[in-house]
Amino acid sequence: MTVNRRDLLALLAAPLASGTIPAIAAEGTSLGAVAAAVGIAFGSAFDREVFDDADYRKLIASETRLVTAENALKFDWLRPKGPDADFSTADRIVEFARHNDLLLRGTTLVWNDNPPPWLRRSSLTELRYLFDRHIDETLTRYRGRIHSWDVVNEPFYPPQRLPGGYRQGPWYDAFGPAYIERAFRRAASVDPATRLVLNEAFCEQQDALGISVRAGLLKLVERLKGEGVPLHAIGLQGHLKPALPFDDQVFVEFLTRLAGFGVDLYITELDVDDGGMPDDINKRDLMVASRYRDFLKAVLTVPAVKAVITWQLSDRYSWYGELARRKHPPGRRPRPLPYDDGLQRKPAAQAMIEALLTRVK
Ligand code: 9MR
Repeated sequence: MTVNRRDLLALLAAPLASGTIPAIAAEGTSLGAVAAAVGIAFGSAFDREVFDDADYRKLIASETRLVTAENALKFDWLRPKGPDADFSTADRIVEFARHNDLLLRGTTLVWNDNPPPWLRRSSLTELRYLFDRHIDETLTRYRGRIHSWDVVNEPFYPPQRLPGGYRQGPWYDAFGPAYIERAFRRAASVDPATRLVLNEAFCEQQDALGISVRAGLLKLVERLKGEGVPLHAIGLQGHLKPALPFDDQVFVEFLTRLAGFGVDLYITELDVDDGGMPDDINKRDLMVASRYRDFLKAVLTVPAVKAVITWQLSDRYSWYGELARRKHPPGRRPRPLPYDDGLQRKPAAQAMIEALLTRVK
């Protein structure tokens, strides 16, 4: 079912099915279609699990429009053992997106976190060479096939106490903070058509970490735009943690200031950490849904917000599940996403639709 603006307006005027949920949600209209009707590109991250899980493959193809390769395009996944890349899985991911008419986002071209062990042993001269080579090879291979690249991911991590609050890692060691503009300029020269994104975490948190990362990011974006660095959008990850302090209005003001620099805004890794919520699944799902609703209602008031992407679509493949399975003894199954382990819609999906509908003008 496709949805146009008129359908949405009619829907808003109509009495709501089952009290609070618009009929459109009950009918199972895809999140991607509802979002598109209000000018938002909706999607999720996914990765190689789609090759083995036909039901998930179908869900991703029907619900999303703009997807992110969760891991397959990362440096350490492309080059786990040494400088020469194995692009085979990434190629399949890119082909999956093309086959299903999904726009694909690449993450993350340059990230100081998670360097493969062999990279840590490289000299500064080797690091400088590898940095440029990685950007050139990866962007050339997928030129014209990637909607947007997270060119630099998570530039800040103030607890490490580097000047300016920057995150430590091999690329910082190689060039200092100048690695950031170097990456953007180089990416633009290799693939002039892709949108170049600076992606950051923690900004929605109203704690010391969130406050200092926001301040650093505002300064950085102002400087990059002032120097004419090609930068088209800012990605705010949105791994929401209701157990930590947050203030959606402060976050909206921050988004508005970012937008003032002439960039689009994408919510790139949305999910809700249900740690600390009750074991009762119904209660937990409603709490998670309510965080999605409030956050998205606030964020969607900012016209520069153009995309909302969840970090996987179903709890079956959430990174929180990965973390819980690795614990001894394994923790309870997290439920951070709009679809459950059985690929059924949860209240979070309906909450997202309600929030999206508030964007109808
Ligand atoms: O979800 C990703 C997980 O499967 C990987 O093991 C991990 C390391 O590459 O990265 C996770 O994704 C992260 C994303 O790339 C950056 N923001 C935080 C995400 C969750 O840790």
